[in-house]
Amino acid sequence: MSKRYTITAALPYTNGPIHIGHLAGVYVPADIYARYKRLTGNDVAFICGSDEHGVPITIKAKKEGVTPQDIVDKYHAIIKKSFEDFGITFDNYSRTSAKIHHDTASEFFKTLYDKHEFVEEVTEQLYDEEANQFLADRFVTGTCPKCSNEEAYGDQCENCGSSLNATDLINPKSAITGNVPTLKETKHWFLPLNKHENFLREWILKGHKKDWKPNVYGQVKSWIDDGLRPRAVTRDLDWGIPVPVPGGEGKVLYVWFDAPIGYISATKEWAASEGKDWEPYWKDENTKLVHFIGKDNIVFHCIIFPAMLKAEGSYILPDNVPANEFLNLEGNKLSTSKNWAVWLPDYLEDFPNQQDVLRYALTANAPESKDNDFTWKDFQARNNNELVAIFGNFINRVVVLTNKYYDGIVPEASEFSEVDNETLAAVKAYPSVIESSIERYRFREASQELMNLARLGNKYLADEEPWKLIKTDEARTKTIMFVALQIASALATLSEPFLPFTSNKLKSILNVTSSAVEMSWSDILTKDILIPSGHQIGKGELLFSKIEDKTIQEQLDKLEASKKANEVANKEVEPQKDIITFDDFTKLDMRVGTILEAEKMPKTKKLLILKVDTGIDTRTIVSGIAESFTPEEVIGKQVTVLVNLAPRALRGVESEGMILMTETSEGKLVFVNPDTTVNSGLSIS
Ligand code: B3M
Ligand code: ZN
Repeated sequence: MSKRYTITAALPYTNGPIHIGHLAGVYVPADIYARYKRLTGNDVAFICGSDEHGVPITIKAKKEGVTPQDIVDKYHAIIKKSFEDFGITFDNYSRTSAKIHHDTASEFFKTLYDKHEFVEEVTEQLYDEEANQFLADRFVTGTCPKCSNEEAYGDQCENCGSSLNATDLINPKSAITGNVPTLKETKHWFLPLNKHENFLREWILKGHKKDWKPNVYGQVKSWIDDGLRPRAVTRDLDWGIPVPVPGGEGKVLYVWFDAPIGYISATKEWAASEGKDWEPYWKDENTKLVHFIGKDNIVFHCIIFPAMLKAEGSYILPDNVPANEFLNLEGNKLSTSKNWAVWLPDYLEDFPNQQDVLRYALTANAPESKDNDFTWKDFQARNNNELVAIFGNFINRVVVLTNKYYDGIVPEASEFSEVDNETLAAVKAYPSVIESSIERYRFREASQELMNLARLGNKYLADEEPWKLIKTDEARTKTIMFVALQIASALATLSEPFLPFTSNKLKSILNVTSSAVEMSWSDILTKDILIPSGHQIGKGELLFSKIEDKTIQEQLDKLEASKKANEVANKEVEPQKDIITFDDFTKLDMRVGTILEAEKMPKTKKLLILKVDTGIDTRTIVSGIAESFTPEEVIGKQVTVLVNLAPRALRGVESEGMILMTETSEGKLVFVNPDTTVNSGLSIS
C-alpha cells in the first residue's frame, strides 16, 4: 500500500566538496532508501540542500580573502553537480541562503517567539578582545567537558557528539587569534530543552523507538538521562538569517536552528515547482519523516529539531533517524582541513562512468554500526571479485549465450526440473529479503543479498552447464537459458537502488526499458515470467571492468602527496630561537661552495656524499638531500656552506661542514645559494 515519505539527507556545509565519508555516512544510504521507496510505489519527497550559514563558511571566507557568499556560491554549485553526476536522486537540492529559506526560518522563529517558547536572557559569552567579536561555535575550540576531546567546538564536540554551550569548554581558545577569550554580556534567545524533556522521554524512550539504530537510541538516551539544558538559538554573527524580533539587531539565527528548517523550505520550494501542496509532507501524521545523517548530527535531529517541531505545534516528528558512524580512510580519520579525503569530483574524474563501483564499495563497507575504514585495496577487491567476477560475469554469460544460441531471442522453456523450480522460487524471494534489510536501514546486508542473487545465477549456470548441453539436449538448454534470463531480469530491477547506472545499462541490454516489458519491484513477487520467451534482448556490453593495481597505486600516491603537501602547507612556522649576540654570529664561517662530485651513500635513502670546493680546500660533506636530488643534478651547483662546523662521521664517512637547505611546500629540499655565479670561497655574512 502506497505511503508518503519525506526523506531528508543532512545539508552539507558549503565550505568544500563532498567526500567519501559524506557519501558512505549519509547520501548513498539515503539514495538507496529513496529509490527503493519510489520503486515500491510510494510518494517520496527526497530533500537536501546546501547548509550555507554557520561559522565554517565564514572561517573559510576569511582564509581565502573572499565573502561568505562567494564561498557558498562556489561550493553549492560544485556539490550540487557532483551529487547529480553521482546519481543521488534528490527531488530538490536547495540552499539555505535562498529567500524561501530565510522567510521560512524567520517565520518559524517568530512563531516560537510569539508562543513564548524562548527564554530571552543576557548571559556572559566568550569574547575575543583582539578580534573584537564574540566567539561561538567553530570560532572557539577547547576541551570537551564530557569526553576531554581537546578539539571540541563552541557548540559541539564531534568526538562524543555532545552539544555544548561555548562557556562549557575547558581552556577555550579563539580560533581567530589563538587568544584566551574573555567574557562579555550579550542577549540571546534560548530554547529551553529542559522544558521538553518529558515529551522527548515519552516520544523516544517510552515510545520505545525500538526500530531506531542502537547507536542512535543510545546517544539520545544518554543525553536525556544527563539532563537537557537551554540552548542558545541566536548568535552574535553577521553571516546568517537576521533575528526577526525586536532586539535582534546584529544577531542571526544559530545555524543549527535554521539548517533543519531548510528541509521544510526545500520541500516547499519543490512542491511549488511540482504544483503540489507541501504541507502533507510535513504535517500529515501518515507521512513518514526519515532523516539520514552522520552520528555527529544526532543530537540536532533527535533532540533539538524535534523539540522545535513540537513547540511549533503543527509538524510531524521523525519516524526514524538512521545515523551512520564515521568512515576513515586508509586507517586515518577523513579530514577536510588536512585534505585527507577522496573528494567526489576527483573520483568522478579519475573513474569516469564508474559511479556504481564506489556506491557499491561504500555500501558494502558502510559504517552502519561502528566506524569503518575505506581502503583502495578493498575498493579494488569489491570491484574485481564481486562486481566483475560475480555480477558482471553472470550477466555476460547469459547475454552472450542467448545471442550465440538464439540470436538474442528469449527461448521457449519446456519442462522445469526441480532445480529450475527451486531457483525460480528463490528469485521470487529476493525482493522481500532485500526489502527486509532496507526497511531496517541495513544497506550493507541488502547489498550482499543482491550480490547473492547474482551468485545464485552464476551457480545455476555452472551446475547446469548449458554450453555442454547445447550439443546434446536443445530443449533442456532452452529451459536453462530461460531461467537464467529470469534471474538477469530480476537483477535489473533489484539492483536499481544500489547500482542505478548498472541497472539502466542492464535494462537496455535486456531491452526491458519500454513499459511493455518494464518490470516493477513487486512484479518479481507476483509474476511467474519476468522476461517472456520470444522477447528480443540486445547484444550486450561489459557492465564492469577490472581495476588494475597500477590504478590503485596512483590513488595511494595521490593521497600521500596531498598529505605531504598539507603537512608542509600547514606546518607551524618554527618559533624563533633564542637571541644570539653579533659575536656569536661572527663565529659562523659561511662560504660559497661548488659541488664537484656527488654519489649516493650506499644502503641509505637520504644521503649523498659530496666533494665540495669551498675556495679554502676541496672537502667531503655528507648531505641528506638524496630524496630531493640525484647526484647528477647537484654537480656544478653553487651552495652555501658552513665550513667551520666540527667534522663528524656519518655511516663511516667524515663530513666536514654543512650545506644550507630549505624546503618547498611540496616537501622538496632546495639549496640556499647565491642567485648568481661567484667564486667559491667568498664569505657569506
Ligand atoms: N551542515 C553539519 C554537517 O554537514 C550540518 C548538517 C545540517 S543538516 C540540517 O555535518
Ligand atoms: Zn566530547
